[in-house]
Amino acid sequence: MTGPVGGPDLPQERRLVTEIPGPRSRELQERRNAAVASGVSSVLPIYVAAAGGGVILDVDGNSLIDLASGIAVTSVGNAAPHVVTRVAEQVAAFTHTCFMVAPYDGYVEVCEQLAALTPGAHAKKAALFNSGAEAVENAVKIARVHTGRTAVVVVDHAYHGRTNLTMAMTAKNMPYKEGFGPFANEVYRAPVSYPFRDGLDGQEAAARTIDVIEKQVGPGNVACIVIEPILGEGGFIVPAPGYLGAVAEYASANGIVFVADEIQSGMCRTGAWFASEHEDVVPDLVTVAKGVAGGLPLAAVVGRAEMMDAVHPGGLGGTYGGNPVACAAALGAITTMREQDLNRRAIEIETLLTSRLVELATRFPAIGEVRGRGAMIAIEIVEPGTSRPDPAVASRLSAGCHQAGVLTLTCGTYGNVLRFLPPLVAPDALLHEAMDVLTEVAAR
Ligand code: PLZ
Repeated sequence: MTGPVGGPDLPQERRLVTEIPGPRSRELQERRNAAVASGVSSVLPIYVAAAGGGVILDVDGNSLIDLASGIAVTSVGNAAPHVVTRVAEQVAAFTHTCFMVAPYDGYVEVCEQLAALTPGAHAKKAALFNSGAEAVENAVKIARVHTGRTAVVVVDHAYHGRTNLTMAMTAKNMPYKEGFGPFANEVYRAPVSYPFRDGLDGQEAAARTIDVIEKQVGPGNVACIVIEPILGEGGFIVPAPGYLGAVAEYASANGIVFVADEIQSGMCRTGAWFASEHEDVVPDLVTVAKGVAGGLPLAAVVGRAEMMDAVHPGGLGGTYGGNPVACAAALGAITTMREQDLNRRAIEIETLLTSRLVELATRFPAIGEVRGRGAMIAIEIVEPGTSRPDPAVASRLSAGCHQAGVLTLTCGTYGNVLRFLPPLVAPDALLHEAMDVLTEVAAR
């Protein structure tokens, strides 16, 4: 093999040999600025040479601690051995036939695995796509055909993608929607449960959501309610206990398809195969992407067989959906998750990160709340003693971490949430070091 090799054997260390970004990264950034559309941006323009375990090696020789996982994708680590092996075998055998033209068993096996792993013991089927947004679009198509209804209900702070329908479903205007309208119609937004900001319990928050559906949409018009069990881009918001269950129950009682968008929260990220499990919720349809394939583009809609089968033959598909190389990667990733018991590992990471962050919060009053599940943990930054969002401090913390070689991300409707999404295979020592860096940056 030529070129640098990543994977778990990379030294699991933070090591800075230049400023961040270094001279070679800056050179590449100049080339990029001339060639790549400026609408596509990067959180930290270090150019990557290799990655694995919990680190990213850049072209200047810096080794950074990865608390992003490419936005919750490389849960099994970059260049994870089972993923590499299965992808290499598949690439050498064949790269594409199009499942709609001539099928192959990898696609079928991924659907079998996802049917087994998603919540509920009922008969399930799946269909594969390329991106999270595409999965969400297809979940809506399936729900519309199944119900014969058109309305789609989403919630405040939701993120579902950047395509035309999913832009309409996404809550936040800037940067996702600004100037990109007109948006798809028949999308209605209801309040969600945001315990830190609304102080409501799960039942009260669900009643508020349901009231909007009852009064403003009409339950008989609603094809589906689409909701992230933990709201990701919107701020790692964990709805109050009972909220999801009450909304799911209302959906079921009214013939509405309940869709859990588990694109960010699924596949071991929260310490369960799917975050719905923490609330004992069994969604009708689940959207899956990101973590499912160890970094290759693959997405799925998985759900009740009779709903999935409502669509006429030929009604679902796409040239690349369930590409054989991406399917091989998913089978390698799922094997890794089982072998290394990454659900258990995500819970260990939750304990490590939350204990460090709760401790930090006692000395850094800008931390209004520490929240999240598994390895999907965040701190919401506010003006001390208030709930007023302080995005400037969140940016300062994140930039400070970047300069010190820790790749962090922000999120949230108000841009004031610092989130931690390490690969589930990152060792404890590295996570502690990242928390040491954050503590040091906060003290500045
Ligand atoms: N649903 C819950 O988190 C993707 C978006 C990053 P795609 N989140 C990261 C960005 O700024 O584009 C996401 C998600 C949830 C849907 C999606 C969309 O998934 O694979 O990016 O289309």
